[in-house]
Amino acid sequence: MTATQETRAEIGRDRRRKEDQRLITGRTRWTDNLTLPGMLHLAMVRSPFAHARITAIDTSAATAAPNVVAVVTGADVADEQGSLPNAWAITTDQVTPPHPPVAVDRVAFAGEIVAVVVARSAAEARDAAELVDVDYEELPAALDLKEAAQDTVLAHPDLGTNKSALWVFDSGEAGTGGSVEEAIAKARTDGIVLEREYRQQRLIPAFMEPRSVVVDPTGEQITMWSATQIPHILRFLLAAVLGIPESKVRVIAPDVGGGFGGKLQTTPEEFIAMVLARRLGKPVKYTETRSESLVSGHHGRDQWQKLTLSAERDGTVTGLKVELLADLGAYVSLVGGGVPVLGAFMFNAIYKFPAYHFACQTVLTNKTWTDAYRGAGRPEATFAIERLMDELAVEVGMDPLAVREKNWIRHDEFPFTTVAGLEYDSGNYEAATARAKEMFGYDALRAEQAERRASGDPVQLGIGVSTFTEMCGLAPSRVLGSLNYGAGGWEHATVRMLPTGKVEVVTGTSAHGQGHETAFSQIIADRLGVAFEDVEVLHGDTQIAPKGLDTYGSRSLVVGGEALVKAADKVIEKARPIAAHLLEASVDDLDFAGGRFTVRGTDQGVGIGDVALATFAAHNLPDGVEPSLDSEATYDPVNFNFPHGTHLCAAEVDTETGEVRLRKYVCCDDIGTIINPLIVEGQVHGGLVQGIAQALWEEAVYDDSGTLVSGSFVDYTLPSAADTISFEVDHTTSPATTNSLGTKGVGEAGTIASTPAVVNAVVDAVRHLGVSDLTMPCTPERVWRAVNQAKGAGQ
Ligand code: MCN
Repeated sequence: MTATQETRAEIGRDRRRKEDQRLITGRTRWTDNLTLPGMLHLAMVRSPFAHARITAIDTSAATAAPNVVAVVTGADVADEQGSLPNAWAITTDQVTPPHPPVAVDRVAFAGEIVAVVVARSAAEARDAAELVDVDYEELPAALDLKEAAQDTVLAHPDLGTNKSALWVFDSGEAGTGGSVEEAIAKARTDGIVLEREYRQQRLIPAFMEPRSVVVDPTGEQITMWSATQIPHILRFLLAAVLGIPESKVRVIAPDVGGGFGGKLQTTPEEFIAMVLARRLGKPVKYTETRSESLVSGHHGRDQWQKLTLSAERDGTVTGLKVELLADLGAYVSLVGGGVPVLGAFMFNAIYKFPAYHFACQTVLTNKTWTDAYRGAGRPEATFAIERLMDELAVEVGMDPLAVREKNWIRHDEFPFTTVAGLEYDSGNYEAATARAKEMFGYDALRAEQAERRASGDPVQLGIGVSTFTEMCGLAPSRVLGSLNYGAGGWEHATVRMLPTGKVEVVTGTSAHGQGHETAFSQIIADRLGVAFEDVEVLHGDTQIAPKGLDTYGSRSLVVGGEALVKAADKVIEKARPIAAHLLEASVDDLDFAGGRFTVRGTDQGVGIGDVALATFAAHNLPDGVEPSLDSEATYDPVNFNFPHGTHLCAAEVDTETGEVRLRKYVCCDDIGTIINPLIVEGQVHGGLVQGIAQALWEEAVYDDSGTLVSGSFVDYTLPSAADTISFEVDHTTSPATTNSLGTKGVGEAGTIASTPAVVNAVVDAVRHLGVSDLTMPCTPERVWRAVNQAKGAGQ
């Protein structure tokens, strides 16, 4: 056996998560639990107006309040605070307004920080914040996305436009079917043209632990603890924006209670905490309230999507044209401008469309800034195309799965270069769909649906289909460079064999609920042949793990895991000559398997733990060999990877009340090799609930003045376990060919696939009543109105 062949006792095993012990027994330290000597507390004064000029700020009453140390306005820190970074200018002429952490003379969304109170306790800081008297001169606010795109009201009058960037892709020569316009023109004469508009409502990433930050400026280094997904990126940007040497900044992401993309951000609160801690020379802490989180943490989605699809009468698609408007909110956030661009490569989904055109206009408005939310661009694309494939099925009178099969890439056609220019390395849509159909009892449910329709049952049954693929494992650095992204997509790992035979693993990924400590232990246990319990995974601290690009885009396993494999393989190769020396054998005669080097053809061998101890002692090493097995690797993926799946949903719709009840949900995903089935099941379940919530419940709603009216969990209807049903989850396995473990990401899969499955089911339930579309979320009121309008129209 070579170093790259490992036995697999751990990979594929249901291991309970190592990290859960401390998480569920209250033994972890969340950022907000930190208390440092002399620590001060921050409270933010936030604008109640969506767009206003700040004409005066009177801080005297707040300054005089008990135990208040300072009250700081934007003007007070204007020279120090810098502008929040945008790492992804999607075009060279992107319009990017400056984004001071504390507004200086104008606010551009309700919730923007206008002053910061520093006090000896959090309660005193909050009380004093109430005493800050701000005079505003209200300005007209750009709130409606379509109107904002017309520049009728300007979100930032100085810029002269709300249009930030126009990003266009055209398959042109890459497509096999000529131009999209030709395909559409032809279909208008002898085929089918479908034109549809879909609304991706605004969503709020509602992580369990609110954002929290502590900064300690008193040591040699300035240390920031933050409930962030991106400690490494944060350290780099704090240093770059504030002009502090990077080596003097340490960022620690302790256990972090969820992120869902919402903590893939450098926030005003982190920047101002850094500035004030340095200015005051004391540790400071800020933890947002839930209301602050909803109003000022970044939001997700918020697009208008216009699609034009051309097809032959037999259901073969000949072209797809996509025109998007994407609401950036008031500022261009860290990667928010690029979110729709990630979707650009996914509208063609699992299909062999021959011609494709995509254009996205990003637009500034006076609402909370938007950025990544679980799936980031890919759920939007999947929703639109999967809704449209259902419409095509109706138009040509085919079963929705059959029309998909007619257009999808067949198993024997992989690897396949898509019309959007990606190379899908592996997949088997036939197998996943067959398994999902079998689990679902597709034919029996269709029969029941027919019966209910025939009998005019007030509770109708709908069956929703969604197939999906996604590009995850962000990302090959060269591709990111070609998209003008400001960083690479590699990942780093260190593997240290300790003299006791235990293994210390350092990863640049930064888990915030995904269970990396467990899954990565499984990988190393198999690779090095050590016990699962003997592996410790360290992460989330730039001092301990100085190199890394963190966790998002379902990248950690496929990029970070591969870096681990490569580092572990280096450990084996470093151990090999030492083992040979100890065994008095030739290096070439050694095999390594199950944690032991053995001399081929004999029963002589030595365990890797013993080699580690001998290396530590260094009494008897071969000449010229360094006394260390420690190894590191930085891995840059050669391609994205492309998980896929088929999701089927049965929904009951009460046509008299509009209520939607999920009856059955099954999915068969293909994520290649599975490291830990238990973790994967959890990821799929969580993802499904988030996608279903977009379909049925969640929406960030603003009133006409730009106030977020869904600013608490009373109005922002986040589901609980009681709102969902038991999901049936299974997998097919088409290993990825671009990493050694054959894995594909799973962190976003459930969210991407489930939204269209559910909406397709709801529409399917009432289509025979004359309803062909529903706006998300499909609330009882919306469904009831649609059914009644259709009835009215039919009379
Ligand atoms: N895994 C596996 N086998 C596979 C694929 C994954 O065992 N074939 C395991 C991995 O080892 C890892 C977990 O599943 O423990 C997720 O892996 P991966 O798909 O690589 O995703 P990341 O770890 O990079 O996590 C990011 C992803 C994203 S983008 C969002 S958003 C999201 C998600 O993960 N946010 C989450 N899942 C979340 N889960 C929790 N609890 N909280 C969040 O905020």
